[in-house]
Amino acid sequence: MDRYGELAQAIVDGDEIQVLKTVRRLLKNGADPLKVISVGLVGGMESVGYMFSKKEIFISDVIISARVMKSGIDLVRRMCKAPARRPLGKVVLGTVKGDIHDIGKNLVGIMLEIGGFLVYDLGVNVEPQQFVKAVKERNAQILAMSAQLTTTVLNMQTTIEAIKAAGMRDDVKIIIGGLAVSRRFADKIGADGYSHDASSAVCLCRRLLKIRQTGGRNRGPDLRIVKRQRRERSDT
Ligand code: B12
Repeated sequence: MDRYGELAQAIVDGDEIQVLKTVRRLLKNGADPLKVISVGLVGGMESVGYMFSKKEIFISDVIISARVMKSGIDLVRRMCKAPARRPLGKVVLGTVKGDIHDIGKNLVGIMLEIGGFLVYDLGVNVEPQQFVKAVKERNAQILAMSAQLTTTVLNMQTTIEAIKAAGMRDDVKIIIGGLAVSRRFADKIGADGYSHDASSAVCLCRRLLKIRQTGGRNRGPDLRIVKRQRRERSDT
């Protein structure tokens, strides 16, 4: 079993010490943080979800693995803190009212932060009016909502209605995600976008804000412009 497999297994075992040790070791050896999250941590949590659906483990086991996963994500976040720079945009993020699942939402938050966005995470069980207030106060360009329960997805629609009622619909792009929703549902409730995982959420936000895709974290100067300027300087 490789290190990523060991990490996934430690999530299944709910072994926090092992998770932190493996995450630290992988990152110190130069591993890609996105891979640490998506293959190691999420891989482990997917197995937990599968075992739970097959009634092989109890809900208490799921809760323990979820807590350990959170510690792992927090460590990745601390060790990979993006250098201070002008954010690409401001995102208000939260899990909708009635829903306390936050693992997927947290992953979306960390990926957006690594991708250069400033994220205001409102947590879980967020009321529509809390979203409205935060978007207004933070002057956010993106509102991102997460839902895992089919019983709570309609609170996304209620939130969109509340944003409209506040006269802010043209000022903010709204994206949704989570196990309980789909692209079709996003279209139906009038959201601007949907993505099925955290990495594509970053591309989605860039696309909605019309930010040029760089294919990575390199947001340095446009080399064509730099070269042209150099040429012009040497001509004079
Ligand atoms: C962990 C878990 C829990 C944990 C949550 C811990 C936590 N801190 O989040 C606990 C044990 C507390 C829990 C509780 C419950 N759970 Co639960 N839970 C799960 C489980 C096993 C895994 C969810 C998860 O974290 N997946 C891993 C993450 C990484 O994936 P993800 O959430 O899908 O997120 C990714 C994408 O969806 C996307 N994404 C997510 N959000 C967003 C947002 C945006 C804007 C974008 C762009 C993308 C995006 O990016 C993420 C990363 O790539 C799932 C089963 C499963 N296999 O998924 C059930 C599941 C979601 N739970 C379920 C249920 C029913 C419950 C309970 C009602 C159980 C109960 N009887 O009490 C309660 C709900 C309480 C409540 N009011 O919310 C059902 C939902 C069924 C349904 N269709 O409604 C599921 C599907 C289990 C099942 N098969 O029945 N649960």
